[in-house]
Amino acid sequence: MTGELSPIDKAKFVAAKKSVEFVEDGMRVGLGTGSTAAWMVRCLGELVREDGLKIRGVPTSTRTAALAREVGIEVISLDEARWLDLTIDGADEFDGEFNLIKGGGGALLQEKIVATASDRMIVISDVSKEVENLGAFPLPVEVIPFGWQTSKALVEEMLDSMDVLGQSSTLRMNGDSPFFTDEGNHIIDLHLTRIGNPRQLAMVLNQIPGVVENGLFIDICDTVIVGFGDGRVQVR
Ligand code: ABF
Repeated sequence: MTGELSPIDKAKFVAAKKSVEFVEDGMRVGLGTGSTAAWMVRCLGELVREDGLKIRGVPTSTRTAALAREVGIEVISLDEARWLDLTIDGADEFDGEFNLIKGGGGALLQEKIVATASDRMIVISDVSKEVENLGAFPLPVEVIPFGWQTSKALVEEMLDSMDVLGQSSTLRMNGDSPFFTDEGNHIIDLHLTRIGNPRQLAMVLNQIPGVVENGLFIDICDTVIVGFGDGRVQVR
């Protein structure tokens, strides 16, 4: 399944491989998005096909849904599942308290809904995403297309009064056109460099009209599985 992997892909793969040990027969499992989560979906598919593992998966994006079906995982909607035993997903940054920045892949809204509806969330990551303070990775904010420029201006105005460093924001693009999420929304990326109070920022951002959700995941993740380029893996 893996062939010759670069150290970073190996780190992602070993974290993903370890994470499926937490999946048990009969579980309803949230399936994350991104390249690390894709390894996890492939590993789960192997267990389903070869070991007869019986699970139902709730994907967090159309990409993940397609991959899950391709590898043989039964896919159901969150409305069918209602509540999940476990979600496994990647991240863009995690800190010592397991707070996260997610959404570099554009799927933060479904990812946050699914993770919040789970008894447990495991993040799988290569070690490069571990940070002392969140914020070096651009923070995604999902906004509805109507009046997005006004929402962007309101976000920038709000940032002036917050404990953050660096305050520019950009509309995420897909070539020459604005990027659209699975929900038909846009993403504003906040280039902050350092977020002093992620909890406060997450709450304030979601008060702005037009903002649907932001990529700060606070008190949602329980466990982080960290992979290293030499094949070592740590469960924290
Ligand atoms: C998802 O994929 C996102 O929340 C995060 O933005 C991204 C991580 O990507 P990768 O696993 O490809 O590094 O988990």
